[in-house]
Amino acid sequence: EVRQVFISDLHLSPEEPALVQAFLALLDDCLALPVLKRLFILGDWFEVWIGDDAYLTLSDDARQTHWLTPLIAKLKQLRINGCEILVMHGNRDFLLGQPFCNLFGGELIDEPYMLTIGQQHYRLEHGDALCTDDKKYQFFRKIMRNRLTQWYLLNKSLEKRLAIAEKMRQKSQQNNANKAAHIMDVNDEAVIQAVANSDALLHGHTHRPDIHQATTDKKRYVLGDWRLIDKEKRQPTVSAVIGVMITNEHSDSNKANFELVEFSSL
Ligand code: OKV
Ligand code: MN
Repeated sequence: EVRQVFISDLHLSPEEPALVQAFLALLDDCLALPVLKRLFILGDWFEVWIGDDAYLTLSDDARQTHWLTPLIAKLKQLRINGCEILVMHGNRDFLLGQPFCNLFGGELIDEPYMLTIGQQHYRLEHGDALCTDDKKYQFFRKIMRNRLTQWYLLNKSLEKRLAIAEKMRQKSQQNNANKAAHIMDVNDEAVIQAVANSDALLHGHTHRPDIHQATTDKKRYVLGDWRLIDKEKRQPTVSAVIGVMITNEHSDSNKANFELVEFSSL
């Protein structure tokens, strides 16, 4: 048996060390699995990513104590064990680049990513592009995903970028407070279009983990975000709904078992 693991919306940041610890715990679980072929990170791995240079330009000394360093080390171990690490952009870490992924032998992948298992074609994407009811967001997204915008941002100093990101975050919180829940969910028509050339859809972003029926014969698997439960307790628990695909050693067989499972770590 061969496994593939799917995660998204970890929203890692140095402000939430419990989430970082939980990710390290998941990587330990992954390292303990007999045959893990791939780990997919389907966007919003980080709460905000202002550019690979934020890490890559650190001195050796500064790297040693940086919160990302243990995470890179464990991913590298996983890669050495033979697990491919595939990383997709989310709406918060769209500035993540291949140079950072090279630190652990990861591969940055474009969305949508077509994954073929046996006869089944799974369409993988972050999920924000499906939220077409939120017109303001789609406009914002188009601008942020534009190459010129990204070039403009990456030419600003790290301090400037951090300040811009913080301003945007405040703006977003103001915006979202006035948005109805259904506006921030996927649009049914967008889902039907997205799944048209595949057999199933797999995404995150909405933080509403579930298995939906995209059409009468196609499923839509939604991964969960990583959240702290019992913040008050001295030992915070992190829980997340992740995807696990189990297939036969012979990947041409069409026996694929995909399920959403609860990952939890103390
Ligand atoms: C989401 C919207 C903010 C609308 C910025 C680098 C940069 C990431 C970011 C920060 C803000 C997205 C990612 C957000 C939606 C807004 C404002 C308006 C209309 C940088 C990396 F530019 F600073 F370098 N951001 N966030 N908006 O808070 O999710 O939808 S956000
Ligand atoms: Mn997202």
